[in-house]
Amino acid sequence: MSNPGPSVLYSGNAAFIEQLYETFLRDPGQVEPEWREYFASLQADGAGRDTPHSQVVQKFSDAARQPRAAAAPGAASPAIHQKQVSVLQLINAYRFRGHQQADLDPLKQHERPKVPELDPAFHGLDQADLDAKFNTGSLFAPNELALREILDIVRETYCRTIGAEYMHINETEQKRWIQQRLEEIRSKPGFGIDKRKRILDRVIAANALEEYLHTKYVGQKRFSLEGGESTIPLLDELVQASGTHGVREVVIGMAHRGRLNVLINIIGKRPHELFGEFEGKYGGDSASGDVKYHLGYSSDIQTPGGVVHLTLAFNPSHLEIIDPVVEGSVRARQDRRLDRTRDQVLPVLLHGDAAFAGQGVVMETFQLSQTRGYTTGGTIHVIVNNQIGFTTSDPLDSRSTLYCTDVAKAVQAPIFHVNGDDPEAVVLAGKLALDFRMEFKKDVIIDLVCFRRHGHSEADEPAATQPIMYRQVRKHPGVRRLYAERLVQEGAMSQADVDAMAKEYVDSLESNRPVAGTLATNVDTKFLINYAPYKGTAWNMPADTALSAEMVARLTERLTTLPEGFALHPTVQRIIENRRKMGAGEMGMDWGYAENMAYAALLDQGYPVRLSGQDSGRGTFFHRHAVIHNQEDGTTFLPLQHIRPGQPSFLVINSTLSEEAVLAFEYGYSSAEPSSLVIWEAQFGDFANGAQVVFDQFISSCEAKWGRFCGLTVMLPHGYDGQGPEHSSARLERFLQLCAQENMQVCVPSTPAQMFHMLRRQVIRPYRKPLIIMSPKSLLRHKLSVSPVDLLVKGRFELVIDEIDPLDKGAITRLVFCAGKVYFDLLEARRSNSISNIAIGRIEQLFPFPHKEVKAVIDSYPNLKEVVWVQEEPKNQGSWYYMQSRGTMIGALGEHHTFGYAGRHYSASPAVGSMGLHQKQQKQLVDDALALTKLEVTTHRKSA
Ligand SMILES: Cc1ncc(C[n+]2csc(CCOP(=O)(O)OP(=O)(O)O)c2C)c(N)n1
Repeated sequence: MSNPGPSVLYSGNAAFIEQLYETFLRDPGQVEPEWREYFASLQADGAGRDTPHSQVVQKFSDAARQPRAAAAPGAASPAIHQKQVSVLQLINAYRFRGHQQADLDPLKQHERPKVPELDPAFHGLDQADLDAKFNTGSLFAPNELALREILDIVRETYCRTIGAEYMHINETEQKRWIQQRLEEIRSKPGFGIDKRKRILDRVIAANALEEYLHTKYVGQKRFSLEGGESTIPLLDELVQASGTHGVREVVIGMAHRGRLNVLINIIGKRPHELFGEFEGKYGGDSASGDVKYHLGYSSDIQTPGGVVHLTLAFNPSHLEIIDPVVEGSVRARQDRRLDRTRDQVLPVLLHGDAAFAGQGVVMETFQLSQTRGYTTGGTIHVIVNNQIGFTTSDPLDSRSTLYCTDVAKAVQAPIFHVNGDDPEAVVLAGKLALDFRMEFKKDVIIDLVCFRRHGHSEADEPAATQPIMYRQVRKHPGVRRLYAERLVQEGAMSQADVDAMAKEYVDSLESNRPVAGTLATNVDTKFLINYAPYKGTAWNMPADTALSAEMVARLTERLTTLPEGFALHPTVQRIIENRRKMGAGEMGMDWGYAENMAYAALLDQGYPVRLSGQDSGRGTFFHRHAVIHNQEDGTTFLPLQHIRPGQPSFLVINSTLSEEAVLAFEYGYSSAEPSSLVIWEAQFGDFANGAQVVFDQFISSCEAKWGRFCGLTVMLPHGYDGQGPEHSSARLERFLQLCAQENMQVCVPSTPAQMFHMLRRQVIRPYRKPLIIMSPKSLLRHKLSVSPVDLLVKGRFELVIDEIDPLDKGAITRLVFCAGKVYFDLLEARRSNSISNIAIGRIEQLFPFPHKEVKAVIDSYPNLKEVVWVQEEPKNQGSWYYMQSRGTMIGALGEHHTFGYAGRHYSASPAVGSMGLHQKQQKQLVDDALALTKLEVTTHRKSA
């Protein structure tokens, strides 16, 4: 063990001196006279309030290196001064690293490695110094104490059952806040008898429910919370105390572990409802339902600070993906309440230790946490750290970080590690976490270190792979017994009181009384969504999406009016001027104008709009320009925020470079806010598969599994422009494969007017299903893909568009159907080759498949012989397999028609890398479609 040497400074001490200096700047009276003199002398040296703190530290360091230097505190006696500095270093070492020596593991499996800096000897302090008095340098403890007492304080504060990790935070105020809250009580809760009884009651509830289910439903999976029962008093504290902070809604996200326990003991689900699920009864009305430990619930709980609405989000098995979904849901609720300070709706996320450390979406969600478009003002994270994930117990295998919580340091969240065997410490950590979140509006972590009584599920035998750990587990009496014994021993309760408490709980379970806190009866429903209007609606219900001519003129004016003197980029200026002409009918509408008009009209009619994605403000392909940048001062202006006074909110926001978390967030948002148009846009459709779990587990199946409506719109730029394998395909085939039971809509609009009406239809119809759009790229600038402005006034979204050229219907023998951009290649080639026997139709909505409309087009050609599906994608991709299936195109074909394919061959990669080869393939498929070459592919008869 070595003394740090002539330099008394190391990084820990530097932080301490900086802190002291800040205190001095705020109020010189709050620092010790020696330090006051020292800092004053720096100012006398010419350094003023603006002196960088690093310079203060440097000067101090220099002074300390020179024993005769008069400027440093205590300089009159360098030896004493050296000891004093060492004591301060020691105190600071506990603040930094005390958690590494804290008593956190209920299983006491491993001796924690010694931290040299926590030993006084490391700082040159010996036995003889223990009784010497030193300045504590602390605002929260007496100024001067014997070293022995100082050691007691820092060990009690930082090395008992709460290990606080917070010195990584840069903001001095936040660090100071935590220091004060912990040091002034030495991390001892000091709860009164009522509070302690409530904690025991909740611990008993947590444990007794599991034991009850264990004996009543033998061998059934429930992902027991046993070993981590302190989770329940912790959540109880968060809910009860949140009311006093003015929180009106708490949205909880969590995985399997302890979920049934939370449903019953925190959210207030009726016990018999759960028992029914164990008995295989299904009470829901959704198409498939889900297992009991994925189901959500909501209730209203009475707290001392008023009623708090609790929601437990429905979630799939996929660990951690619920995190951004909850954040989106919270943000929607905050927006609905105009809760700009984010005081009224609180997100709480429960995690497993292995999942928290391992799943990337955790980091993505942290990265969203303070951004403009996604912040929810801080989340309380609870890690139910049972020190094992499935069978991975050894941290060598499950992570590379010291703690499973280290990823949270990226956003400078404070982390309270706490021993689950001390429920009072756990509740204290919860209280601090909530107070911190409400004060600083940042994420905060509680790492509840506990154990898992059984295997991963109750059917598992854990000792087969974790023999040593489970030897300890089996010796452990459980927190319920430990805490009850403690209260009895301390005279707070009698054993008879404890037994009565347990009996009362089981009686309540059996007689189906809610066993969470008090359920509220007088609930304010003002901010709750009524989903009744969305029930029983159909995709083909009409939607009045057209505008009056007056609206077109007024909204165009609003979209093209900028503040006086706003300096536009010349290209943007031209775009704005063109938008004026488009509105006046002097130019065909382009996609940028049509899309902006769709939003403008929705806002005008009272529907909020939220659009997010990478570069969404401008549009990846430079077409949207919903955010206009002043070329002189860099300020921005959003015309869509100036449609009319009192309009609903419009937010277009460039997202972080994430697909998974951002899409999940928007799913959560749209599910909680059905009145808004909520859009997530991928940069290119290819990138959507980074968020595949969100499509599979939520977007396509939320209604079938959970009966949850979701009207999210997803724009996936798609189309074969020769940009290579990665910028061509949004994997349309995968979305079509997910389609069933009218679970979502898949559309490929081919014109600006179609985009306009489709976006408006999505909100104006009370039909809330996800909308997947294969959105345009090169079409945005295609000379033929423009629409007359009248289509805003008299149009609607067309499911199918028949031939547009005046061909003789009787002469048509082949009908070519396609979707999207390839239509224009076909049209141009058909025109330039003067072909008159082939008609081209577009199917703009692929799912739900518009049978009636497709059949009507087919039947309108009396001499038709064949129908050909044309696509740019390879044959194993795109829509071909879908079109071939009996339920779709073949169902609409007449008996005598053959059905052919023109498109790329089977391919492992979505597209080729060479532009030359791309063009050759593209020409080939167009030629095939137009019978300029013979179709090489087999045709299919309806009767086949
Ligand atoms: C994304 C994902 N991968 C794998 C699994 C399978 N799985 C279910 S629970 C589990 C272990 C989770 O460990 P931990 O996060 O520590 O939670 P615990 O079960 O210990 O409470 C795994 C790997 C899953 N559900 N989700």
